[in-house]
Amino acid sequence: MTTIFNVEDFSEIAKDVISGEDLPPSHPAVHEKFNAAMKNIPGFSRGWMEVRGALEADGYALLKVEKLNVLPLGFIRDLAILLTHQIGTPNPAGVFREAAGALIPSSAIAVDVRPRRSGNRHDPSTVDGAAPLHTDSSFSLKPERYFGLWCVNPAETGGESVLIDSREVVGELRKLSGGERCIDILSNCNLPLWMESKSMPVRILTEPGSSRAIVRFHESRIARGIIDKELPDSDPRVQALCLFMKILSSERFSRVVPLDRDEVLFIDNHRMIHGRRDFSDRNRHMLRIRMT
Ligand SMILES: O=C(O)CCC(=O)C(=O)O
Ligand SMILES: [Fe+2]
Repeated sequence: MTTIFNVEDFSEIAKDVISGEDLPPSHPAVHEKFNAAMKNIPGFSRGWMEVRGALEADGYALLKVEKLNVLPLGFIRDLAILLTHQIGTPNPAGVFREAAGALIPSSAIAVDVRPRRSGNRHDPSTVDGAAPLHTDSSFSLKPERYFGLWCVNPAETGGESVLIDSREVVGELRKLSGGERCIDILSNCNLPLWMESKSMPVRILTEPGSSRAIVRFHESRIARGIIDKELPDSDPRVQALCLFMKILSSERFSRVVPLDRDEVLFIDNHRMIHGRRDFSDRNRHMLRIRMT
């Protein structure tokens, strides 16, 4: 389901913020002005109700913030963070930023997803190409519930999001011979997840089928973790993972979602597994905001 959300005459609001008092991005007065302007946008509350409804029903929602890109990037960040509060509480992420050729650790709420010179191929937000199927913060016991991908500039071709609903995967498993055992293993045993220098345990399914269900997954990090721990193919956890992966790789359960400029994709990170199709355009630029 696609929810289109129009911000009427957004450029008028933007003009006021940008030229009115020459305010820099992140200035509290910018936030105040945006907040005040939003209240006057027709259909604002109803639009967000639709977005939250789609997120609840489908595990993801697509939103269009018309003319978002008339704003300079700093103000897009501000507005994206403010609008994110309509879904959840934005969560700062530890990131590295490049300054004078060095990587400096910092904390950011709106994280750039953009290929860069210092990119790390294990972190899809820093490189071009396809991203493996995963859930965000799969290493964490309590991954963020939602995240939003804000499209500043789409790739010329490719880079679409791929979404798989873990509820459908569990439903399909229940129909297959050996499927109940697979669910049992994945929800009671840990698999190794490779984190740069060592593996750590990850439980792929938590309380599947319940309202507290959480899926945690990372295709390439778990594959690397299995090598690290030298788990044989005969290990029941490896066999359960293979059956799970077989369903993930069946196109029947994949939704391909292209994101255009000014569009935002919200994803329920406890329910949906996501990936990204291949792209090579180094000007592709998204902002990612995770929420608790
Ligand atoms: O680039 C994208 O579309 C998604 C990137 C992603 O999944 C991530 O940074 O965790
Ligand atoms: Fe991701």
